Amino acid sequence: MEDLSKYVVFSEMTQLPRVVEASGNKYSVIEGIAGELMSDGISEVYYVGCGSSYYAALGGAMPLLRSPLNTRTFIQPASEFFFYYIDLIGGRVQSGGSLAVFFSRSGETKEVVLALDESRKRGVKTVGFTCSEGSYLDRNADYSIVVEECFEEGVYMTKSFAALYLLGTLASIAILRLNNIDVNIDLDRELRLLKEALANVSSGVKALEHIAVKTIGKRAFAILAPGNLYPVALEASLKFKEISYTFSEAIHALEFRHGHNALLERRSELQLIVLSLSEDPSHEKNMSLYRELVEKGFDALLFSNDSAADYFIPWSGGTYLAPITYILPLYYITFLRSILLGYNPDKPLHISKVVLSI
Ligand code: F1P
Repeated sequence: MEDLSKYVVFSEMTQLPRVVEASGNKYSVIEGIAGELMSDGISEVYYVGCGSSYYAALGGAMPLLRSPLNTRTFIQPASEFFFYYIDLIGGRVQSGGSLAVFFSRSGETKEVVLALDESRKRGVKTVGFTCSEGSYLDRNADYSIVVEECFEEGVYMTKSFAALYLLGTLASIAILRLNNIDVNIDLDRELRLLKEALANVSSGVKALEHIAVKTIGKRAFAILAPGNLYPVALEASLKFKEISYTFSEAIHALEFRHGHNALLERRSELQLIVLSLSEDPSHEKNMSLYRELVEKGFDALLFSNDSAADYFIPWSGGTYLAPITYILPLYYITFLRSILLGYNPDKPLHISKVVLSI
């Protein structure tokens, strides 16, 4: 294949370890902010964003969703939050504090701006996670964390997705620790493992080239993922549309048997990718599903840190940061697919970097 380093989007994907480092360094600031907010008494938390930033919010909220914390947690696209939730929150603010954490690479996305303004009017506490210093979100949220290293020259969110996902996870961990809930995570170790795993994936792009070539004739992709991996299945599915103009869908892995298996009829057009993590409680069941799919005649590839994987994910840490490793090979595959289909991934069609109208 041609020299990939000439593509801006490729070089941005190789920068994930650096961005993880910069985002990880924000933990103590995030913990300080969370401490101030929690001392005011927060009874509900909203994680809000659009597009990839919404999926980053969903991933970042996982430690809260998997915990016994009494604070209710909701994750919403900014438009949904604005039209269907903000009124409810307004009525509840008096009975205990509400916190809205906004995730936005640009910090300028229209729905995020509307939702932020409305939240502040109603007394909701606000935090912004963004890659853009001086953006609307940075200037107007009560607290703002900016990771400048994550702003992309290219249109697609790749390293910024990783950064926002990580900031969300760090915020969730900080909230849990402040509530004396043991998250059982050695953060320094996990961040080191994450940087190593990402560098490892980037040094093996040849194997991913092989997969991109092998699957080039497929018209559609479905990414099957359980639990904490589901947000990256959504993100990968968006990237298959944005970068290689390929129909794609994210499915909670074990949901596949509930109707999706009718696609066996069109299996020659469909590529399944099953994501599974050996530490996940449903791992054995996902492995059985994967074997069943192959036996039935689906073209299915297993991406896992299990040695039985078709593509081995070099991850040996816990379940909260693992998904950031899983997204990178999927980014590379859709990028390579785009080139193989004759597109220039640095010149995206039909999408805008920032959505400024609603
Ligand atoms: C992010 C986003 C991207 C999408 C498109 C428009 O908004 O929705 O996910 O790919 O480029 O913008 P934000 O993070 O800047 O709010």
